Order: sequence, then structure tokens, then C-alpha cells
Amino acid sequence: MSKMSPPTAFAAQTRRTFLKASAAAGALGLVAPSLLSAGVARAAEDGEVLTGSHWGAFRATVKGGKMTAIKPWEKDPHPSHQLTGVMDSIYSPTRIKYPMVRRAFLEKGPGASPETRGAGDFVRVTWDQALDLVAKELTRVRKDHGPTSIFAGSYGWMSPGKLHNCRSLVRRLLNQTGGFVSSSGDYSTGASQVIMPHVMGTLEVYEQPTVWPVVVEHSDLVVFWGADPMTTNQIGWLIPDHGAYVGLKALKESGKKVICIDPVRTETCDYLGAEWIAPKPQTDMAMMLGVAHTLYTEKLHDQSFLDDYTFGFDRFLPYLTGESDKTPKSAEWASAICGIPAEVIKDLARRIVKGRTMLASGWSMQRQHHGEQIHWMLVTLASMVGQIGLPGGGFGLSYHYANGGSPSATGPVLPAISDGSAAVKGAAWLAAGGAASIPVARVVDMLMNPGKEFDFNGTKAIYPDTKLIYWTGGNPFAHHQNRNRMVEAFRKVETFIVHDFQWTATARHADIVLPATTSYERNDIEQIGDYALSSVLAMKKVVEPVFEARSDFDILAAVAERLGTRDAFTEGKDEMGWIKEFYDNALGQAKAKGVTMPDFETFWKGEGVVSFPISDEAKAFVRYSAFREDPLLEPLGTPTGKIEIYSKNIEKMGYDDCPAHPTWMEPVERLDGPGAKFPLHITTSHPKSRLHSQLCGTKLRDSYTVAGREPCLINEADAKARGISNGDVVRVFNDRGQILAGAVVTNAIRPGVIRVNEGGWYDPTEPTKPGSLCKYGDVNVLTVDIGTSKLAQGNCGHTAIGDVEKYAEAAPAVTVFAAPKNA
Ligand SMILES: Nc1nc2c(c(=O)[nH]1)N[C@H]1C(S)=C(S)[C@@H](COP(=O)(O)OP(=O)(O)OC[C@H]3O[C@@H](n4cnc5c(=O)[nH]c(N)nc54)[C@H](O)[C@@H]3O)O[C@H]1N2
Ligand SMILES: Nc1nc2c(c(=O)[nH]1)N[C@H]1C(S)=C(S)[C@@H](COP(=O)(O)OP(=O)(O)OC[C@H]3O[C@@H](n4cnc5c(=O)[nH]c(N)nc54)[C@H](O)[C@@H]3O)O[C@H]1N2
Ligand SMILES: [Mo]
Repeated sequence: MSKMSPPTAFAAQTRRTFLKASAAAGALGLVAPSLLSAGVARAAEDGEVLTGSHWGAFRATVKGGKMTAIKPWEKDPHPSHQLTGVMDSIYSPTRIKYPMVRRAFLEKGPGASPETRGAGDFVRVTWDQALDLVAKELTRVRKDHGPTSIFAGSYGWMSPGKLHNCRSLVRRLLNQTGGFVSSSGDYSTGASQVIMPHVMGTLEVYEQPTVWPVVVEHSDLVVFWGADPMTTNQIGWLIPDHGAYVGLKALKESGKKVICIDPVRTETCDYLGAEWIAPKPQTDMAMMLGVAHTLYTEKLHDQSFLDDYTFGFDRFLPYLTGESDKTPKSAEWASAICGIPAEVIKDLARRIVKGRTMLASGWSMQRQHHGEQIHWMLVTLASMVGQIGLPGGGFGLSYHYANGGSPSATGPVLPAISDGSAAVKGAAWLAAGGAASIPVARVVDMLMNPGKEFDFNGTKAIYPDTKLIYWTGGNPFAHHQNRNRMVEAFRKVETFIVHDFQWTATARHADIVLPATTSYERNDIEQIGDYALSSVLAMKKVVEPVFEARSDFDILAAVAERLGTRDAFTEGKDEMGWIKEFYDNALGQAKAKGVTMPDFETFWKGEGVVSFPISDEAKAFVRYSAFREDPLLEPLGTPTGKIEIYSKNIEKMGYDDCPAHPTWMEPVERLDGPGAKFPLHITTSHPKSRLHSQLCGTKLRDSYTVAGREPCLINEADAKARGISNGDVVRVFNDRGQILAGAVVTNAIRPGVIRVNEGGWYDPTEPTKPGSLCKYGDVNVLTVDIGTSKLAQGNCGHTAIGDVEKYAEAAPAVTVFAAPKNA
């Protein structure tokens, strides 16, 4: 159930469930001749096509070769309103039309005038020129500087589809031609996915939690701790089934008690009529300790569960009681940090042990400095409550993501094109080059500090010296922190190649920009439901590629051709050949499982969807029930086989910023923290009407922008103190940078906290000058670019403080939603 590949270079711990899930995707069938006629693979004539996206399956209406309307698939129980932006993403003015090369690069060569990166001075070239240039640069840089000088972690959300997975494809090309430096982990759960294997023996964050029907039936209380499932379940890494909304609706109708612990009164909180507790951001660790302390001192904890199923509570206890550091982690102590009255914290402790309680957490809290601690502490709390493995009890880390908790169907798992990594196993450069892979969010650190040693999860490695970056299907100039530092870092590389279909800030900062197709301009195949895996869907091409766009597969195959590896890259198959092969593999699995699937031709020529049954057993799934029933026969994958509240492995690493049991440590900066230089916390949640930066370039933007800019939620009191009214253009700033935004004055956010969602397009007033004002509102101009700790080195996108003022001058026009001139 992994969203993204697990850490590769740094051998991870036991990952039982992960291995189980991916085993099915192993062996591929034999190479099949492409059986479909070209006619079938062409885009639809006038009519309707069923296809899929990160926002759901939908029917597109085609007239005169253009998509003219979009409507959700009838079987989607809760379609996302974002679908309306999907059509526009094909035709928006931000579309990249032609291959383009930065003028200075083209005229003066690699690395020339790096300060003009991002300034928009591009020259149109032909496809042949562009592809020759890419092949030439890969060859040159490998020859002169070796394979570790090429970085192609290429992190990002791209589009669903088992073939046109552009990240796998670029890695495939580079693996087959001599290697490169990759990245491991992701921005979503960077901290949790590294610590959870130490604590629970699995990645945990991408695993199926106790399913919604069980929660609705058995939980007496559901606590959403830093989670907004109504907002974030809209999307899926695959094609979302939206089964979580069925669960959320049933939960609402059940009238059960729900508490949302969040600095913002979220859509989930409003929808469920939940109680709202709003701690200061980045202080939940202290609040959880206060709850745990209350449980312990009031003897409300389940000692027998701790004895039978956990390791190391006795070593954590002196810290909790203050015996070891003279600071009892009492509710009063916690209250002074998190800003929630001690009585509320104590009351919360008493309420969570009163009946069956599900502690459901999102991921924002681990996208903060020392983010490793938070889910470790949540697990510790759940262990003290003693309901892990019982129906409706325990904890869940994916109720908010890709419809976790939607019961899993009995069906096949589609294989996908491989990144070719098997081809380089044991390659000499892996040893010679030092770092074969960096923790994903350390990319700017890597560029700034070639040759520097860094820590990661018990290992040490050296940052390589990067000369060339290849990025397909991600928007690092949206997703990475501290934009101004990043702009400077990217000036150090000689060559930056990007494929995208829209003029993101990343594309604008590239040297060679290649126009990719959207998934609606090519054929693919994908599953519906990341956790449910309820259907296989043909992602049929809806329209022919616009302008000169080509699929990443075709682009990279053409580069491979120039490097002499085309056959290895394509394995002699075209688009439909690959799709059929994936389908046939699934068909074989289905047979073994006793479920029916039509043959490929029937599938593709018909509606292009086949759904699988969901068993009663799947609807009754309780996470960790087997472990609870028999911890000896069903041990966890940790060294002790138990839940590790104390980790000897982490103890051995000896990190000052990640001790061996859950610990409150001051983050580098926080609201009202020691020496805080600014009065407001900036929270950077995921947007309701975008997928990160995707769809920001579409008409959907008109539905949420304020004064044409990214909204900034601000509490009434904070606004009043600054003379800010609803709709004003404001400047949000700190020592790292400054952005404009549009004020939304509200009482749905805790005083002292503002919110600007991640993913707003970076639009610097003076692109050649780092530090210049971002006109639209890219919040990552303001966030810190440090690792969560030496353990996980995750990103800290939710760590930032700053201030806001009314923007007194005439606000400059937003320009990022038009293509660069000549483009
Ligand atoms: N401050 C802060 N920062 C954050 C976060 C936060 O909470 N706070 N969240 C983080 C998280 S969890 C994540 S996952 C990241 C997300 O960061 P990204 O995944 O980089 O964000 P997206 O906007 O989804 O970027 C995907 C890009 O791929 C392009 N694309 C789509 N399909 C294709 C294709 O077929 N081919 C090619 N070549 N390109 C394609 C899209 O046009 C888009 O530009 O952001 C992280 N950044
Ligand atoms: N609509 C939409 N859905 C998405 C995405 C998207 O871009 N758009 N992105 C997808 C991806 S890639 C991911 S990784 C997931 C991300 O899922 P999450 O990481 O869970 O999402 P966030 O929006 O960052 O945060 C969830 C909630 O945490 C709250 N929060 C922030 N800081 C704190 C804190 O310090 N303490 C507490 N208690 N709460 C806090 C926020 O106010 C927000 O309501 O979402 C996925 N779903
Ligand atoms: Mo994410």
C-alpha cells in the first residue's frame, strides 16, 4: 500500500505488509504483440469517454476533437468539485506548447548566466534539437563528472497510470544508461515513514487502518488529531474511490462524538458537528504528554496492555513523571506550551478511556521540526489506552489520505512499468559515488553542500556534486521549503531539464523544457481506490495531444534512442502493448483469486471498467487484531516483536534530536516559543481546491482567490490589531522572504495563527533577485528548509512563523498564469 517507493539506498527495517502488497506486482507476463489496431488507440471521436484522474473517474464529452464537458462517474459516491478544473488544465493559457530552451543556455552553453533562470527568456526549438540537446547533456555530464553528478529523484505527484509514470520512466532511462542519484522517501510522511518501522515494524502511514464500517459501529469517540479528512480525501495517488466519504457520512449520521484537534476549524469539524480544540501549532507533542501524564497519575492507563504488547514503557515513564528531568509532563506543564487549559487536557484523557476511542491523525504534525516524535507519542498514548487491535479502538494514520479505511476488494493488483533499478544493482558507481540516494527533502542541502557528510536513520553518507538535474512530474519550486535559498541553490547546476504540461515555476527555472501530454491525451490503465482497489479502469485517451505535447514515454524513448538504449527502454512494446500486458497480468491474478475479468479486448472496447467484490471480512477488518489475539505468533516487525515505546536501535544512533523514546523538544521556531522573532504561526495546509500546485493554473482559481491572490486566513483579533479587512491585499513576511496574499478574516482559526495553503504558484516580482516579493502567494517562500531530525531528514513545511501587514502600495499584477513571452 505504499504511495511512493520506500527508502531505497538506506535499507529499511522489516516491512511485512509493504512486501506483501508489492509482491503481486512482481513478475510480468511475456512480451505480447500489440493486438489493438491503431484505430482503438486513437482519441475518441465525438461522444463520451470514461477515464480517470487523481480527482476521480469521470466522463468527458468530446466535440470536434476538444473536451467540452466533464461529469463524474455515476459510481463515485462523493465526486470532487476539483474535477471542473481538470478540463481547463488541458486548455489553460499556462500550457507548455513547444520545446523551449533558456536563451543563455542555448547561446552560451550549460551553466551560462544562471541568474537568468526563472526570468522567462526562452527560445523555441524543434523536438529534434531539444532531444539531441538532452542526450548530449546526459552524455557530457556523465563523461566529465560521473553518474553521481546527475540528480533525478524527480519527486512529485505527476498523474496516475501504470505506464505513463513519468518518474519511473526518467529513472528507467537513467538506470539503463549508467546510473544517477535518486531520492528516497516523500514529502508527505517523511518523518513518520522512517520512525514507524522502528516503533510498529511497518511504514504504517500507508497501511489500511481499521475500516470505516467498524469505526462507525464500534467507536464511541473519534478524535481527528491534525487531520481534515473531508478536504484531503478528495484525491488519490491512484484514482480515488471516495469511500472515506461514505464512512464520514455514516459517522455523522451515527451522531457519535467527534473531536477535532486543529488550529483551524476545518471542514471536517463543521461537517461532523465536532468539538473543536485548537492548540498552538507544533505543540501537540506537549499536549499528548499532558494527556498521557493524566492517564498515568489518575491510573486510567491499561498496564496489562503495556506489559503484553509494548516494550520500554518503564524507560519512558521516568520522563513522563519528571523523575528523570525534574519536569513532570503534567497537564499544567502542557497547557503552558500548547495554550489549552489544563482542565481540557485532563478531561480529554478521561474521555478517551471512557469508551472505545479511535485516535485518527493526519500528517501535518510530522511535517514539522522533530516531526518523528508525534506519531510515536500517539502510538504510546493509544498503548496506554490499551485498545489497539480492538474494533473501533487504537489509532489510524491514514483516515484522511486517499480514502484509507475504505474496505479492500478481492481483486488483482495491476503491475506497472519498472524504473529499471534492477539493471544497476551492484553497479560500481553505487559504491564509488558515495550517496546513491538522498532523503528526498534534502535536495537543496545537497546542492549547497557537495561533499558534506549527512546523517540518516543510523547511516552516514556524502552529498554528491550535482551538475545536471532531470525532473519529470513534480513541482519542486512549489513543494520545497525556503524558496529563496532554493533559487540560489539551483543556480549552481549546469543543466536543468524539466518535462511538464504547464508553466510551473519549476519549468520556468529550467534550461530545457519539454511539453508533456496530460493523461487525457494518451492511453493508460489504473486502479480505482488506493486502499479499496475496487476497480481497474481504462484511462482512455480523450483528445489528441495539444500543440506539440508528447507523452513522457515517447520523449524518453526518443532520448534512449539517441543514447542507444531504446530497445531496453521500450522492451519492444508500444503504449497499448504495455497496457495489455499489465491487464493480462491482472487477469491471471484474478483467475487465481476466483474473480472474473473480461479479456483485454472486451475490456478496452467496452466501458473500460471492471469492478471487484468486497467481502464481509474486508468490511470487518480491524488493524492489529491478529497481533492482539496472539502477540507471540503474530509479532510485529520490530526487534522486540512488540510496539516499541523505547527503541534500542534509535538509542544506538545517539542522535541529539531524536532520543530513544518520545520526547518534547522545542522546534527551531514556533508561536510564543523561546526567542520567537515573529508573532504569528503560518500553517501551510493542503488546499481544498487544488492538488498541491496542480490546477492552480486553471479557472478553478477564480473560485478561491482573494484580490487575485492566494487566500490568507487570519483571525479577527489579529486582523483588527493590524487594520486588516476581509479582501485586503496583505504582505506576509519573515526573515526568509515575503509574499502577497488576500486576507480572509475569520473566527475559524486560532488567534496567533494564519493559514496560507501550500501549492500557490511562485511569482517573484524580480525573478533574478532572490528575496524579491512573490506576487501570488507561494507559502514555501516563508518555511524553513531543515530536516525534521538526523533520523528521518523529513521536510518541515509546517514550521514557520512570520507576520502580516496590510499592503499599502499598489499591488503588482500577478503574471505567473500567463506563459512566458515567446512561449
Ligand atoms: N509548506 C508545505 N510544503 C509542502 C507540503 C505542506 O504541507 N506544506 N506538502 C508536501 C507534500 S505532502 C507533497 S506530496 C508535495 C507535493 O509536491 P508535488 O507533487 O511536486 O506537487 P504537484 O503540484 O502535484 O506537482 C506535480 C507536477 O507534475 C506535473 N504533471 C502531472 N502529470 C504529469 C505528466 O504526466 N508528466 C509530466 N511530465 N508532468 C506531469 C503537474 O503539472 C505538476 O506540475 O508538496 C510538499 N510541500
Ligand atoms: N484537496 C487536497 N487533498 C489532498 C492534497 C491536496 O493537495 N489537496 N494532498 C494530498 C497529499 S500528497 C497528502 S500528503 C495529504 C496531506 O494530509 P495532511 O498532512 O493531513 O494535510 P494538511 O492539510 O497538511 O494538514 C491537516 C490538518 O492539520 C492541521 N494542522 C496543521 N498544523 C497543525 C498542528 O501543529 N497541530 C494540529 N493539531 N493540527 C495541525 C491543519 O490545519 C489541517 O487541518 O493530503 C492529500 N490530500
Ligand atoms: Mo503528500
